[in-house]
Amino acid sequence: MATLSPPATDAFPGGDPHGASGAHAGHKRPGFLRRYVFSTDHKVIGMQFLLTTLLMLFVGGAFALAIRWQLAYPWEPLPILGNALFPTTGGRITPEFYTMLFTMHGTVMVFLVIIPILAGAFGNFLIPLQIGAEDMAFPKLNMASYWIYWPAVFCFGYSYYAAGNFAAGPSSGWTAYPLLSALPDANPGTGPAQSWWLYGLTLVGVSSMMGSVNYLTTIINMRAPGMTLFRMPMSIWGMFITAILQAFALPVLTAASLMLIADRELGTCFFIPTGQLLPGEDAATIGGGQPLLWQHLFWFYSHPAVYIMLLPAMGMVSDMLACHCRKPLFGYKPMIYSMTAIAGLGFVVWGHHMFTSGMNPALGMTFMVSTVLIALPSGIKVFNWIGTIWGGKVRFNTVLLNCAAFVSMFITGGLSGIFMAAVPVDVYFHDTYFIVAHFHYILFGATLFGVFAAIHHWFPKMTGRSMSEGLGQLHFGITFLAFHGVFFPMHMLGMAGMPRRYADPYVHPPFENLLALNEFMTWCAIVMGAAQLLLVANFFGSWAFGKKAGRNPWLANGLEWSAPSPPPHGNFDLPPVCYRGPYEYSSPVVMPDRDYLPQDEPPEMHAVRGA
Ligand code: HEM
Ligand SMILES: [Cu+2]
Repeated sequence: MATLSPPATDAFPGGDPHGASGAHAGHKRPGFLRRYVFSTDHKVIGMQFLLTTLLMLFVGGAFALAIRWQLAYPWEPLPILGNALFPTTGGRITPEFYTMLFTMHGTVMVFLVIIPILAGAFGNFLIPLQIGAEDMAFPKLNMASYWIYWPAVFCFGYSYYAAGNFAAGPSSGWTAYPLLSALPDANPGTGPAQSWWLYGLTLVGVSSMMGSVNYLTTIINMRAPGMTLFRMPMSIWGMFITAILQAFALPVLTAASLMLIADRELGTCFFIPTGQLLPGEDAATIGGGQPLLWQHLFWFYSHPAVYIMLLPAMGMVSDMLACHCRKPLFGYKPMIYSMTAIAGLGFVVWGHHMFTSGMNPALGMTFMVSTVLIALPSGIKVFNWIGTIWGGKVRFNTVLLNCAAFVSMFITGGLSGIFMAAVPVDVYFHDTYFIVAHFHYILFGATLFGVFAAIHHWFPKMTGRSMSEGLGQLHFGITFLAFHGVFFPMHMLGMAGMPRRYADPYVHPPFENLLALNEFMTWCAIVMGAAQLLLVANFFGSWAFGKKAGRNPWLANGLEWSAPSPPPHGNFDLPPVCYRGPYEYSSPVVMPDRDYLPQDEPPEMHAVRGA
């Protein structure tokens, strides 16, 4: 197809505004710092986010393994790091430290891995390339959104030392419910550590907001000629709707965390009720607040945020499934409308996290109904993914396997969601391991497997080289099996009533016989953690030694595949023009010569065929 690709020169009409070639008068090739560290190029920023969030995935994973160790071998010395961290207890963790572990595990995974890997890494990399733009609308703001992520990491990390005592990290859970999080004297981790945690939370929020403004502006204003809204790939729709969710939901969380900071540092009482005696305070002057207010504000952000953690992956999986099944995406517009419906409904269901907080049953009923309604658009999406796979010329490669895992685990996680949406069922399940099973099936099983697929799919575009299929499939196989080994039994534990967030549930005799199952799960988790080294090896090994990929190794249709791999600063050889939607696979216009029809291929090229 070489004749169809635009000539590989750097001839932007009227001069390359970015000085990609460095040949234009007055444009110096930027130095190392400007190119790789403080770069304003969306692709470099995307890679920075990708590498950073993958690093954080290992940090969060280490917390998870420590949690699992305690649940399998309660109060036995922590292997490897135990003696260094807890010399006074012979390497054993303390109950307080266990609460810090799950607090930081959740915090890191949600705020430092899943949200930034989707929006920060893939949003940045894909948006300009897929809509045919040279870069983001606000490149400097984009750079700032990455560099403000690090102060957030610093705040979360520093929180461990804030009290001058390593054993006092933040420990009120990733949801930071008051009163625990509002009263500095409540426990060792709610001192200065909790304030630093809140500063970190506020900063990641600022980072996300900068990204969100940028993505919205770029998608609305900078699409290539011919790239109408309904010709945008689903990845772009996913990022677009996510950016809208961020823009509307995030200010609520930011306001709430500033209020909680004020309660802790300035003596306000937004979340502290009357009669709550604080040491050294006059009972008459404090109180009047509402702990439940935090839960409302937090979930008003964090339920939409669970879709922020899912919709971009849904979009990317739709693109990848169509490409690797060589079929148009089944039901493109219903896919967009159902995404919109999920996002819209996502704003009116937050109360399903609060069924056990003593809410009025009539209110519980409305939250229950709206939550169950989300199953409808979710069902449409699942149906359409299966419709896309059905009868396709399926390539059973790493990308497809991870995408199929995404679909299947989204079904499992979605179904357990319906269970918990029912108030009477949730009253039992709330705060058991059933919840933990649910959100791991969605966040790990669906989103993270979607991310694994996306890494393998777009890696050739990012680096110019292909990842190893053999290593990719091995990584997939082990991760997939071990995943079910870790998380499927959690449904059973939850039904047996095992509570979440307990350092030692086995002190309650009914749970003693759950220990063996927990031991099995821990070993599966260790295997799964180790398997991620395969991903690292494949990623960096292929980056250095992988097979050269060329522009369009998957024979895909999106605009990104007509740019060089990796694309230069400014992305395209010539500003692309879009003539059709992204899913013209196996199109009769070009069959049987080939089974794909790129978005930027001029229709004149098929005139001979009379198409
Ligand atoms: C069919 C769709 C879904 C339904 C009906 C649903 C329902 C629920 C309900 C009722 C709860 C609260 C349970 C409780 O705390 O007692 C919950 C928790 C949760 N869900 Fe979902 N969910 C769905 C999809 C998702 C998705 C797509 C995600 C993430 C991408 C997600 C992530 C979470 C998380 C993180 C929690 C736990 C929060 C916590 O307490 O720490 N859910 N879900
Ligand atoms: Cu929710």
